[in-house]
Amino acid sequence: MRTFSIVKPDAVAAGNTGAILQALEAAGFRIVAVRMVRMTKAEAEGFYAVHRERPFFSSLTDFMSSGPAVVMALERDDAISELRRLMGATNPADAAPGTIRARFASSIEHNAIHGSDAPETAAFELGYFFPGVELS
Ligand code: FUP
Repeated sequence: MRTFSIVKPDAVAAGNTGAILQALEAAGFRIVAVRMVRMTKAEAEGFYAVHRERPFFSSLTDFMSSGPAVVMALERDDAISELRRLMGATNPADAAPGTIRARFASSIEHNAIHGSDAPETAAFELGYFFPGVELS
């Protein structure tokens, strides 16, 4: 089963891309597709369209288009829930020790990594950045 992930601009800028990919592979994820992207504001708005009414939408999409990010298709058993567990809570202050966000995130917005939260969002997000790649 596959899911979609992003090493966010804060983690790329801090030089943590390699350590995060290492943590993913060490947890049994296979990197099926990977690409560095510099999102435009409009691409970030399209990606996070489900959050468009939220108060943090403008700031979040500014951040996501502020620098290069690494988009990935990842595969393993229970990929969606296992990636969410490895990422840790959205707010790094609440993230369990050893999780990627506990290790690399600096705030609820600059939180190092994205992972799809459900099969429907994984399908949308994989297709958004990897049109033509198998979804499962
Ligand atoms: P998650 O699925 O853990 O990435 O979290 P959400 O879907 O709730 O939020 C999506 C992104 O919005 C988060 F990664 C960071 C950002 N966010 C904020 O900037 N402020 C908030 O209060 C909540 C989320």
